[in-house]
Amino acid sequence: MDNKEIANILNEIALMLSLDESASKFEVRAYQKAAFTISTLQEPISDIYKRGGIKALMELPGIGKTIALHIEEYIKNGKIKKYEMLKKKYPIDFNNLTSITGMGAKRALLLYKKLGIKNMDDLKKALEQHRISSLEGFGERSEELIKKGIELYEKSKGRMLLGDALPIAESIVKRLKESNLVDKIMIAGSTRRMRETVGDLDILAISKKQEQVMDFFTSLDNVERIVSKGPTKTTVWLKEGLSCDLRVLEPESFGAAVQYFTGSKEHNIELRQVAISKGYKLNEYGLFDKNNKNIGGDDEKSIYEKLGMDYIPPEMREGRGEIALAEKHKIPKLVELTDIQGDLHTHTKETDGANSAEEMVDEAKKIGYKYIAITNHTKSLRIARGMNDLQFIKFFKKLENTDFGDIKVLKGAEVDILEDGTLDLENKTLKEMDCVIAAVHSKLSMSEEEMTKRVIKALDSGYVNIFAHPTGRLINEREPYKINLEKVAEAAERNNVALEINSFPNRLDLNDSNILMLSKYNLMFSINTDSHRTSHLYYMRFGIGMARRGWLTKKQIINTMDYKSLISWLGK
Ligand code: DGT
Ligand code: CA
Ligand code: CA
Repeated sequence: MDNKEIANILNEIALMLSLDESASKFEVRAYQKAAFTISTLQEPISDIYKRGGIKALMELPGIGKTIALHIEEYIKNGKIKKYEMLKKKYPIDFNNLTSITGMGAKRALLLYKKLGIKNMDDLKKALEQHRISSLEGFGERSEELIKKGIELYEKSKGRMLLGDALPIAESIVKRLKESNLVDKIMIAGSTRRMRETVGDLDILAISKKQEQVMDFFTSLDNVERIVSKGPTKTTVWLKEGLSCDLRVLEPESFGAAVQYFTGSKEHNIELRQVAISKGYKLNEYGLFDKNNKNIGGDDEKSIYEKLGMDYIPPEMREGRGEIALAEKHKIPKLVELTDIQGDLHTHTKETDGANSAEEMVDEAKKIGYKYIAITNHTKSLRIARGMNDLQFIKFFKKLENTDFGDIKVLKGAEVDILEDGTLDLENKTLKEMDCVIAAVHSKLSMSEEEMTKRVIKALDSGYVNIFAHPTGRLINEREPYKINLEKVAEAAERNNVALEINSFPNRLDLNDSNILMLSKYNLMFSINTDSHRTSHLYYMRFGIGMARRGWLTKKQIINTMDYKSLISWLGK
């Protein structure tokens, strides 16, 4: 049993209660909060329960007696009575149906009541027969939108967020290392390339004890079943919901295998062509010369070197022109995690964050940052309990009067860009700030022209330093809103506004192709985490991955500057 399972059930209870007249808003919120807490726990909740029982559960933020009892019930009996009862009343596959964009619980319920739709298959059938467009409140356009939503859902199905997949791969590598059965081990595939989503995990190892390694691998506690097992390649299906290949290789071909299995396929195909043009042969076993001698199989770097090119960082290996660049010895020195001096987009418990400013700042210090900006939501964003002008002024006073020690704390806000392009706070409040982030959170379905105008008007106000999550997409959940990024980039350039690379695993916005497309502008970027709790500060590495996939260097990123240069760049 894992945390995700329980979190899903609690979320579903919340969802069903929200449909139930008998339940209060507070009750719904309580279940949502508890689900969120559990989904972000670092250790299995059953361990916490084993250690301290109900009491230990109730010490977790947002978990009261009732929910603690539910969790106990689930740990003991594998089910929760309240959930079973609600499920009888609402026999609907909410988890699946509500993953379609635009399909909330209420709509799903309506479709169930009117057409008996319980799951995705029912829904597809009803669409085929055009039974939905004739329903009151639905119409042709709804039918189209639902169809689009299903397409997006199916496209994303089976690909896991990098933010979920990478820690799983790392934990497998760690355990295999600790087993002392492997001499060398590393992550390859799309995970190493830091793609935003991952199809399956690819792990490569060198070992003299092949069979023992494979036995150890297949008996890891998060292995659900063995798909195939052999001494050099084993595939398992993991409980987290993706599969993992482990290959055990010979030392003399390890580099070639690392190169091959890191991919991408497009990059490999192009690289093999280069090898052929030089009279070599390249495959997963090595780089072979005319006499079939392996001249570069043991070490990945030497393969690129022997082919007469720069080493290409994994994040660039997508067949997007990086090989031509490497042949000209023009591979840039990409930005690295250690270049980052601070985080400029974070939230605290004054709005929808989970931690206090002190806690966020302390964690930033632990990471070694020189500065952090606290940027809470503004009043229009009601679901995030956004703050008004007065509340910001008060909060800033509090920040000023706190001794944070050896780190600079920047006063900021994530200001809503309203429908008409104005900002959600008064100018005199914005003037108080060190770092103003602007973002769109509402009215996302405008035309491209309107949305572009709206955002440019905000950037032209002269108050904005960073435009956050510029496309608004949520991976596997929501398409980007329609916006002309090139026009926005021109406005950003002329107003000295940095475009954000949001590191939150389901945002990663801008993404790699946006960044590459914008590389013709003289733009600055800001890699931020959008943290809503201390643990989110560690998402920075995913934003770095995206920046590297967009070929960015340190000097294009404002939060690699030292404090003084940053403040002067921000115009403060
Ligand atoms: P994924 O798993 O869909 O997120 O993406 P990858 O890139 O991890 O792909 P995967 O797991 O199918 O294969 C791992 C690597 O192996 C891939 O990046 C490149 C290499 N590879 C797989 N199939 C082929 C192929 O048909 N030709 C070449 N040249 N390389 C391949
Ligand atoms: Ca893979
Ligand atoms: Ca694979």
